[in-house]
Order: sequence, then C-alpha cells, then structure tokens
Amino acid sequence: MKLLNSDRMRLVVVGYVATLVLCGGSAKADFTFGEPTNLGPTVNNSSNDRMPSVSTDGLTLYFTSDRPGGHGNHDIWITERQTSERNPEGYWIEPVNLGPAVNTPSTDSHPSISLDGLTLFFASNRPGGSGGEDLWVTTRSTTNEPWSEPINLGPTVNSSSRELGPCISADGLELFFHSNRSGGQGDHDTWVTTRATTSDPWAEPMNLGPGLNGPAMDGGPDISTDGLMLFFRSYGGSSYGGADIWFSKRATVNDDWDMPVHLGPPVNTSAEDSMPSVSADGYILYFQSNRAGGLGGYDLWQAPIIPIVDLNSDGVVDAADMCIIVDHWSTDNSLCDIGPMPWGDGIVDVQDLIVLAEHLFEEIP
Ligand SMILES: [Ca+2]
Ligand SMILES: [Ca+2]
Ligand SMILES: [Ca+2]
Ligand SMILES: [Ca+2]
Repeated sequence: MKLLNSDRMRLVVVGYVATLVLCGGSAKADFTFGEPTNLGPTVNNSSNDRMPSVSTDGLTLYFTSDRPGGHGNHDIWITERQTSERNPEGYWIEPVNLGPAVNTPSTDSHPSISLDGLTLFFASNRPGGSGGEDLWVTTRSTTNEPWSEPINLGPTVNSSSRELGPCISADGLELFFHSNRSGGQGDHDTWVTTRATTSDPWAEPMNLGPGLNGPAMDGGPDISTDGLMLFFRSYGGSSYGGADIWFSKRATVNDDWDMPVHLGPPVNTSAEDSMPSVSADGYILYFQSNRAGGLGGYDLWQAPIIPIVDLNSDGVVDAADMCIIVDHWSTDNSLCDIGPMPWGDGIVDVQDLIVLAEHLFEEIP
C-alpha cells in the first residue's frame, strides 16, 4: 500500500506531535494504515457480522453475527485458516457457530480470546446475570477441548446496567469493557477491572476517565499485546460520522492513558467504523463497518498497519535507512523505533532492523 506523500507526511507529523505532546518523551514509532479490505463473502454475509477477536496465532477469528443457523438473536461464530500469511483476501473458511455451550437464544456477543486461546470472555443478556448485558467467561483445558459452561463474572464487575465489549490483556490481569453504568462521563464509557493474578477475583471496575471517555458513546476497547496501546471506538470527538476508531498510548501499564488520537482515513469514514481488534503480531487491524462495498449490514474488515520505514524520506527503503538505525543504536529515537510492530518498544535494536528488512527496496512515492 502506497500513500500519497502529502497524506504520509501528514500522518508522520500527527504521529510525531502526538508522541511528543502526549507521551512525555517516551517516544514510539510512527505507523500508517493501508486501505481497508472486506474479509469477503466466505466470512461476511448480508447479516450483521461484527466484533472481531483474532487468536494469537492469527488462525482463528471469533466474531458476532445474527446470521441464520444460530441459537437465536446474536451468536458467537468462528472462522479458521491454515496460514496467517498476510494476504488481504485471507484464507478464511466458512464460519461455524460456537455451539450451544456458549450461545443461547439471548444475545451472545463481543468475544475476546485470551493469549493462550483457553479463555473466552464475551457479553450476554442470558438469564442468570445482574441485568441487561453482563460479562461472562468460558474456558477449556486445551484448544482441542470443548468450551465449558459459561460463568457470569459476578456483581463486582457486572451491574444492572449494560456491560459489553470485554477485551482481556495479554497477561490476563486487565479486563477492559464498556458500560453505561453510573459514575461515567455519559452514555457508554470504557472501564477496566484488574486482578493481581489470574487466580484472584476481579476488582471494582474503574472508569478510564474524561480523557478517553466523553458524553457520547465510547467503548469497544482493544488492548495491544504489549499492553501499551488501547484502540477503541467513539461516537464523540471529531467523528467523521457515526462511530470512529481512536487509540491512546501509555508509557507503562502503571501510567495514565494519553489523550486519544483519531485514526483518520482510510480506516475511519462517514459510515460506522467500530470494534477494533489488532492482531497479536501488530500487522493487521480488524474492525467492523457498514461502509459501502460490503455484503450488507455490518461486515468485518481489515486494514494493514504499515510502519514508516523510509527514515530519510528519499522515496526508497535502502541501506541509507539502515545506517540511520545503526546511528541511533541503543537509543530511544522514535523515528527508528519501528519494531516490534507496530509501535516499537522504546529502544533501537535488531527488532527495528528486522521490520526495515521486510520493506527493503520498496519505493515510497
Ligand atoms: Ca444467541
Ligand atoms: Ca449488566
Ligand atoms: Ca461516554
Ligand atoms: Ca454483513
């Protein structure tokens, strides 16, 4: 994917300024997004296909759909592929309903698969909860075993209001979600509950505060594998129309979130662009949209996340860019901190050379 130079420079500037202003100097790499593509008619259909969550190996995609063949209302479905090769068409097979252990005649939605693939958080308004949608969890001992009977996360996390959109962190110690419970900034907000170990109970949820949440509907959180980037959707702020996708960074998992940044085009459009989910390798942003070009209703879309590797902006990725990395070796230079994908790790090292090597000799217009 090649961006127009003016677009690219604008994103560089936005990213750079955001980094300086919002990250307090803990600089991380700049990146852009390629043109989103529809996951295609094997995965999407005329029903509402929404809320993607991809497994760590990139081979199983969990999502929500109200398509025929389910157990009633919205259900959780999966599609699989044999290779996670970054082919925009993918090799996803015909989706399969997750079955009656997890799905019910109620609304079953918002899947979030854990790093090890053995725990699935989701939302449901089935009987047995605290009222409205609640967060539930199902587990399995191996990826070949069936899912267990789901368990309600209980009244510390759930309330009589709506709890939706769970996203479990890679370490399993933070569970982000959205809720319209009291104590927020208005409408739905993003909240987080934490636990000391995966054996401990979840603590009282905390609102992420007025930086990330506003009076409009916010939520649909997705936490990056390193725990330092939170993608989410909001109907507020400088929306292009309907919901748009934003991100916020934090320097460490103990720091506050920076002011959020709007993803801009081509991810956000005047349609509803929502429910982001970044692949564990940091190369693909999955999301839902009802933009033109789909199969009907909401569809699942993906956009490549592209590191900015033409470090000297001379139009080609070559040895000169490698030299710039070497010149900044072992520093925290944000320009060179392009690996691991997609936002680096705060140090210029071999990870950055690896990412650059993947784009060697590419011409950047
Ligand atoms: Ca259902
Ligand atoms: Ca509830
Ligand atoms: Ca809100
Ligand atoms: Ca659809």
